[in-house]
Amino acid sequence: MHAWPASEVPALPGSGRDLRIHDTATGGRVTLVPGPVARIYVCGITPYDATHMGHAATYNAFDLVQRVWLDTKRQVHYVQNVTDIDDPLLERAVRDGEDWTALAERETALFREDMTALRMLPPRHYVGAVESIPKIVPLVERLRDAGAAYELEGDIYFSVAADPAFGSVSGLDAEAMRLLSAERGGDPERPGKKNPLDPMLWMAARPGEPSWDGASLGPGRPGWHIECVAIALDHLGMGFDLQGGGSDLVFPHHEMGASHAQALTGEHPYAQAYVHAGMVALDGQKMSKSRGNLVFVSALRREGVDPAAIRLSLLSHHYRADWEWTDAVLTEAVDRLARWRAAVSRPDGPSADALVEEVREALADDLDAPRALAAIDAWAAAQSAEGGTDEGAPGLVSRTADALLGVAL
Ligand code: 5CA
Ligand code: ZN
Repeated sequence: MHAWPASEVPALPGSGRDLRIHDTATGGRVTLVPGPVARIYVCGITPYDATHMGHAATYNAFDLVQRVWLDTKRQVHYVQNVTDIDDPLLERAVRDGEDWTALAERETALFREDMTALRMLPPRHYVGAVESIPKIVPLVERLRDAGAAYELEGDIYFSVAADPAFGSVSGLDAEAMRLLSAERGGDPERPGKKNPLDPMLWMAARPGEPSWDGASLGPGRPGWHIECVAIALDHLGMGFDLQGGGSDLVFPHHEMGASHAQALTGEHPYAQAYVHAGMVALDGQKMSKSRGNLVFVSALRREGVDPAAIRLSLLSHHYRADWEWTDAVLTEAVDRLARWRAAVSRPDGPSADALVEEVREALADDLDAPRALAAIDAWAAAQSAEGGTDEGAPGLVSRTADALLGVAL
């Protein structure tokens, strides 16, 4: 699958700092020191509806990770998937009497447009579940042949008992896992499973549903977690630097993904850090496609809202916080954008050398974007109050906002 075009990332003077970030698995900060090529996997959309502010907030967080790493002069190998076959997609297509492939293609195209408008850097590999099936099937066969998976009425389940480290991503107890599994795509009630938590790796073909050749598995379609593992292992390998997604993916998705990979390879860990963004809500409830309480990036763009203001709305909240989308959030961002643009449009201003370091430090400190915005606010306020004589300053501020925050002034 093709991704979307990359916006330029201006080079800044000096060099960035290593990222200290909250890791869900350890429950504390880790300092990530990737090699010359940092490896990151971020879970992509299930394309049955348009990109909402919750998705955008999550992708904003991991875009900042990329920008911090680029600023340390590393290359970034970023992989993202598209879950272009799964129950919710088929259910929506049936509901709307639409072909599921047409739905997936249309919503993926819209996602690309939204990401481009928001200046999110594209993944190097943007990979669909359907195109990955030839990679997924042999992994499921290997797990089965190693005794880490079993068959139940034609479906193949992963045995969580096969991974001694199972539970180490979420740190949840069995009861909490069971509740979340039932809520998020699992089937803990199905009789005959070795462990109620065991997730499906391969679903045998169902009448009226699409299916693919599964070699010795028989015709069917892949489970959700093995999809991401197959794509990540194919493009990044074990022990990559960061697995990212929203906090609703901690369990079961990222727990199961790590276990699948660890059972497959006998290596640990799957990722050096598991990083999760908070949930964006609307009217007091998590914004979700299934609930339908949504504010779409594309709808705001159509109304003429500047994408840079949408981006500033996202940046004004810490990525780990759960927060509520309101009109006031956007109004404040529109005002901020206007103030910043006025401040950088003068021929000179107060020195911005310290500002670059402040923004760098804020982002290296668990992606503290609100602190980075406050630093630029302070420079813009000084510019408007007393100005300055540094002719390079407005340009440097502009390049800093662009390079580190993805905001084009
Ligand atoms: N395709 C899977 C991941 S492999 C999936 O979860 N797709 S999704 O379309 O439901 O979500 C895409 C990303 O947006 C995920 O990282 C998810 O955690 C995140 N996300 C979904 N809803 C919200 C929300 N309300 N606030 C913040 N992030 C969200
Ligand atoms: Zn995923």
